[in-house]
Amino acid sequence: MMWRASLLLLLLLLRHRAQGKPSPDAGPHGQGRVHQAAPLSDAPHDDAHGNFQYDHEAFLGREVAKEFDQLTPEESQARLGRIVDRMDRAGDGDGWVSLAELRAWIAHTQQRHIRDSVSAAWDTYDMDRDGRVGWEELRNATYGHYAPGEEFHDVEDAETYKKMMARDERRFRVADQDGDSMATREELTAFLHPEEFPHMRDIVIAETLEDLDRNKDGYVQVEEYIADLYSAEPGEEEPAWVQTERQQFRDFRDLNKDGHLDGSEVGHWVLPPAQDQPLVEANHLLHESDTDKDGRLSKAEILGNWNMFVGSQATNYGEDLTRHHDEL
Ligand SMILES: *[C@@H]1O[C@H](CO)[C@@H](O)[C@H](O)[C@H]1NC(C)=O
Ligand SMILES: [Ca+2]
Repeated sequence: MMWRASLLLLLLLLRHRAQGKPSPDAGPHGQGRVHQAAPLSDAPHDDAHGNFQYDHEAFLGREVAKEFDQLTPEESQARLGRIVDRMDRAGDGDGWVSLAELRAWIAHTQQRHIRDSVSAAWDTYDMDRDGRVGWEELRNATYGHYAPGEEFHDVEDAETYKKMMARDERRFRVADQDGDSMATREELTAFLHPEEFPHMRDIVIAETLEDLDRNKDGYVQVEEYIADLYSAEPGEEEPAWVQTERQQFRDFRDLNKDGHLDGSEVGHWVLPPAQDQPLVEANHLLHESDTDKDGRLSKAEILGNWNMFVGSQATNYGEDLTRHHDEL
């Protein structure tokens, strides 16, 4: 029942969002439609002023970065030293940290929130605790235990739920690559976080097209794109932000300028090609710490620039920044 309640909440949020004001950066589509890896950190990347909050969160993850801020400088450096060993051991173990090892570490750190969310879902879905999550288990946990044919007979919006369930099942079948109707952890991750998996791209595009393509011609016209965001009240003049969205559609969504979006243009929009953020950050940390310029980092080089990698009690700008943020 709890899950059904949260589903209702989601529906309400979706409806609410359709009437909300757009944020200037993401655009009103940004929140719901676009699947994108989260930034490594929300802090400004402000090294020039000795503010390494961004690097700390990229390197350690937000939660662990906070833990480090409570450590003495000595403890903090000691823990960093152990991380250096782990980074190297996870790679070729040659005693230096290479760009690839640094990148792999940051990528692993950043996957933590995905692993955590999948673990939480796993505990909810694997009701018989047999270490596998079947479609029926997931369905029962999400939509309630209905006998076949009686789905949603007791709720008002039955058709909406039926559609959502059918859609979930279809996505589950795509995520379930070996087709045994049982999701492994990897397969459940693909179901929940399709943006991480190239083989989920087509299903996300298909779902988006289904939502938007009202005249069922297989394309998204500008009116369909706008209808996802805004419906005019009779006699109301179209607000400026909607005009901006029309412009966005022409300038950035309709890449081949044929007046509508095909599947590949929808894909470019909802699953945009992403920069390799961990690689960019790894390059940055390496460049800033590689004192002998041999293209790899010794433990001494990393510890010599430890303030950039991790914080400690001596690092208090993070707290100041947070406080400042809260006041705003
Ligand atoms: C799901 O619920 C239905 C209806 O109560 C039940 O027949 C079925 O065995 C359940 N499936 C699982 C895997 O728990
Ligand atoms: Ca259409």
